[in-house]
Amino acid sequence: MWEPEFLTTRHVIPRSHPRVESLLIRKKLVDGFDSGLVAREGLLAQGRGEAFDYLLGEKTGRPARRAIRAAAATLTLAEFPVISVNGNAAALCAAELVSLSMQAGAKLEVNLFYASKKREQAIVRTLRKCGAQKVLGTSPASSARLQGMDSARRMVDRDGILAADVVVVPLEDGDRTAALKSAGKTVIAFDLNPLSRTAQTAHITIVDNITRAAGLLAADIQKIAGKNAKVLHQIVSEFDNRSNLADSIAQIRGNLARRGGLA
Ligand code: PTJ
Repeated sequence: MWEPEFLTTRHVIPRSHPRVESLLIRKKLVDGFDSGLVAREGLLAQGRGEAFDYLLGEKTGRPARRAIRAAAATLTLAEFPVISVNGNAAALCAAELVSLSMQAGAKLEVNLFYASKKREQAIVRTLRKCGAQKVLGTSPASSARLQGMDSARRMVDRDGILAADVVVVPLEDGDRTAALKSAGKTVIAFDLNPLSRTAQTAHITIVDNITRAAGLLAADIQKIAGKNAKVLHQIVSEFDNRSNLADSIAQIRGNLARRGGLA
């Protein structure tokens, strides 16, 4: 007898559906929107990400694996790493980001493009439910301005992003990475679009769905935990973001060639 496997608030997603993984990621976003975590525009951002994920073959390719390893080494070497969390990231993988923060010894900071106190609080509650002890970015007393940008994302925490040496930025629209770099920070980005400004500007871009990559990054940090600093520095220095992005674009071209005869 047929049984529905996953229920959304309105619809049924059968486990047998050929695109079940993608539909479940979409469901997380819609649920996140319904519960006040995600901005309306976040649903559009998800659509853009889905399109790139489709072109990448919806799997973590070799370039993403290499970026994840370099990111793991960078975070292990960091003195003051901070993970920035926006609405989409909280809806898609709050638990993974909390365990990444524990694994990396990194602080969590809420930072929104479509600033909203209500959404900020909802994100903090979600991260806390997943085990976060402390979440920065909500106290007006420690709020500071990141130079070189005008969007709401310029407001950062003095005890968090402003003081960080390494900042992890999940899926965002590219206005902040350059400002963070100018402020002397190393930027690690999750972005499915290898052509985006964020992807092109970050020191290390993980071109993969954050729903897959956040957990893999935490696992890689655990794997390299015993390695000495010299080995970690070597992993970082051998990584070249520009050529790795070119490899992600080649991954897309390869998929197009295999599936559509277009490349
Ligand atoms: O919560 P807020 O207010 O901070 O707003 C967050 C969004 C995401 C709405 C805001 O940052 C935004 O508008 O972003 P963009 O300009 O749409 O850019 C999002 C980028 O993330 C695009 O390059 C997408 O391809 C990429 N992306 C979308 N979904 C994922 C993703 N990358 C990794 N994993 C995903 N699941």
